[in-house]
Amino acid sequence: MKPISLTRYLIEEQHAGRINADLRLLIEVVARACKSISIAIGKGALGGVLGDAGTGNIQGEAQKKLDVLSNDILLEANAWGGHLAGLASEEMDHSQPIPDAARRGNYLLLFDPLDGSSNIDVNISVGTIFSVLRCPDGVTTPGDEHFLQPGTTQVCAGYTTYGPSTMLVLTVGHGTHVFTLDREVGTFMMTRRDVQVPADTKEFAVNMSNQRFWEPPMQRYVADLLKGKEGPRGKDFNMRWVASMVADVHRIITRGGIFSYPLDEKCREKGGKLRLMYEANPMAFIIEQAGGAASTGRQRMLEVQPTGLHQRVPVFLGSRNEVAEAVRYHEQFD
Ligand code: AHM
Ligand code: MG
Repeated sequence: MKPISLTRYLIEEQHAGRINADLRLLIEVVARACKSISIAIGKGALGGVLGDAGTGNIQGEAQKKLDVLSNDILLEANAWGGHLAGLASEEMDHSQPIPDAARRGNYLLLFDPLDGSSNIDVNISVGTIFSVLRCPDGVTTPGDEHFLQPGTTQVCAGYTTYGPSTMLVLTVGHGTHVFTLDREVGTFMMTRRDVQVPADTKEFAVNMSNQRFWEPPMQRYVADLLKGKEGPRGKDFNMRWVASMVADVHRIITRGGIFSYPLDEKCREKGGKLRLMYEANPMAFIIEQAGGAASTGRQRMLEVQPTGLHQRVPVFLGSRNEVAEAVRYHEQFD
């Protein structure tokens, strides 16, 4: 059977009453922007897009040319679409309201325009992550505070992975679906409907070089994973770490696993390494909709009440029984 296009899927969701026309069109705009980013990334060195931009972002991180370019593409595409009241980006200090009333809609869009930037120059998969919230009733000029809604209020989340093929993984709260970009036609086609993350796994993803900085529960958890069949977990575990969250999460969406970026001594003051609003919450929504789980180790991710637009959190997500194990170690050894 021929796969259906993203456009057809969204129209069917609208007819089923699960999304409205505005959200459908907003997702189309984001998907179109991701296609442009995919083309820019695909050109690589020939497009002059590799290397540093020579600027820094709000997080004090050096920006790559593609960080800036991807941010500009998403801003340009969405600022005038008519479906948004405001947008916020990992690369911008503050959110931006849509100034023109005639072009203003009811949604708030948050994005990490290019996740895994350290991998750009070495031709390893990177991605875009996005999340859609409702603008609170009666607010016409949203400020940062209006974006500070827990992940449970997301109406849509998705990511695009720019790898050997470009894929869009999307949820509007009714399952998680995978679309692959047909480069010749320029259309995202659904290649997996209702993906299910296996409940159990023998694969974990973590940056092991941080081990000495971890807290006791994480030390115990990973030490037991590494003991293999003879240890308390009774099975041999494999490890993978791409250092692009999108690529690591996409592997987990495809074949299960647990992804973790725990608290460590280096990121303790900031609360973690990964960003709640642009990375952890959208991925948590996508993973939960695929039957997986997502936690900070101490709380369900989607229930964290945000306190800042660029807030960071520890992250454990993936196969639900394995995430439950990681949480159990936190309860036991805290
Ligand atoms: P970025 O948004 O600046 O690219 O940073 C987030 C990335 C994640 O994609 C990835 O999981 C993590 O940082 C890798 O961190 P590390 O280099 O410490 O392993
Ligand atoms: Mg990122």
